[in-house]
Amino acid sequence: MRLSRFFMPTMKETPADAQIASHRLMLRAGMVRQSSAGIYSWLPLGLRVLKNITRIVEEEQDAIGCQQVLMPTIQPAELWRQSGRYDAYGPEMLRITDRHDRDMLYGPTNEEQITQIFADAVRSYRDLPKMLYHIQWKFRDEVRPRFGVMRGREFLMKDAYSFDLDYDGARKSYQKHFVSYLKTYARMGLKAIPMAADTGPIGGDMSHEFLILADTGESEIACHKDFLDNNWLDGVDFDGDLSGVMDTFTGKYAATDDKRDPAQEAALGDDLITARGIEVGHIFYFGKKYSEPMGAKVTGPDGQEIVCEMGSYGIGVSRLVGAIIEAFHDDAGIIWPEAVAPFRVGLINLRAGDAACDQACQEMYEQLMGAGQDVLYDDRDERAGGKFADMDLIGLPWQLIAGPRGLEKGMVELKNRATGERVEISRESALARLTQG
Ligand code: P5A
Repeated sequence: MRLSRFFMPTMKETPADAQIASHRLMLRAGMVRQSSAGIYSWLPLGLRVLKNITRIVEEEQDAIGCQQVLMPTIQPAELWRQSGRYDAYGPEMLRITDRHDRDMLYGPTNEEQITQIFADAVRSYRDLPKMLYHIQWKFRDEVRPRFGVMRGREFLMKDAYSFDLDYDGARKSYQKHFVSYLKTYARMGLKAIPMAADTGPIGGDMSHEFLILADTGESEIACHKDFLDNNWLDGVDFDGDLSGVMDTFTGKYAATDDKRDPAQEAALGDDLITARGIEVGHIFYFGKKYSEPMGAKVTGPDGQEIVCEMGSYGIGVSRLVGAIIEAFHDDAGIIWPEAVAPFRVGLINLRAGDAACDQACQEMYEQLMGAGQDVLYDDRDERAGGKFADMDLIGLPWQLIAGPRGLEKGMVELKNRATGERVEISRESALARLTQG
């Protein structure tokens, strides 16, 4: 993509109403624009990151046999009356009336909708177990939408739902998700710590939140200091015994504010840390809470009726964009982990308009694109300082910098955004480095 044609409305000034780094940087880098409180438009740069995160989430859900569906954003109130949540949910639910005076709502989550689909379609124990997920916009009329996409009113969530015959089956589905979440976040470069959590309006009696530690996080947490170890996932056999993997993590103390246990904390002594965290996922086991009232049952092997055991599993997809920036930025801007970066390479032409420079950059651009690299080519006729600042701001992992003096000798500069390391090397070596591994 040529930057001269790309729609990336960057801002030099820090937006006054943005209180945390990720919100400021997303606005300054032209990733999003606010439409109204807690509601955002995603511009090309932001959408590319959102899609990369979505793809990782999809791949990891598919890998555990969870099948993708797409349910609507608007749901009939009737469904929520059946589960008993229509009145219980409160003012966070956006309630709508259609032209026939029917009560509708913009879904804050989809337990009811999926349970109805399942109850209508499935009859026999042979159809179980099943796991279904979708990635869809949700609406929650939060009292205090803030921090940009971190606490939005409209936000993108991955929500999965499991249906099993009995408790043991449901526990396995829960374990699959638990372990899969560790992998999912690790692929984005994040360390998301699983913590015992409250179930809130979703309900149920087993629940874990996944949090990344950040000073700007909204949750207060306490956990064993081992979770701070950067190699904390080393040696975990993700393909082995899932209950064993889950026990390894749940065996170590980690709790969100409402689940903290003073006795366990006292016993930990110096091994305890307290911190703030951002909740990037939340999983629930809630048994028959929805399947019972909504009639999600199957006929068992002996002809008896079995009410399904259910769980639900959420990932805050749009929140993750902000959370990743909170975890990876410096004074100059964002530092994207490669797996989610909107482009991998930023090619900077230091003398746009100079025929030799333009030609060399065009060649490198084509070579990189030909090798399957995502490249943003800054071909604008602007001062070098502005180009460097913009490239640091948008945080692409690699910057390939080409100017007339270096090019005369066949040399360019390659800068790693994360380490700041900047080396002068030949064009060929730069291309080889960027395209090999
Ligand atoms: C689990 C999936 C649920 O809704 N039902 C379906 C369950 N869980 S949850 O914890 O309420 O939400 C799941 C994740 O969504 C993100 N999230 C938000 N992101 C941005 N803005 C919000 N207002 C918001 N609310 C929730 C969080 O990452 C949460 O873990």
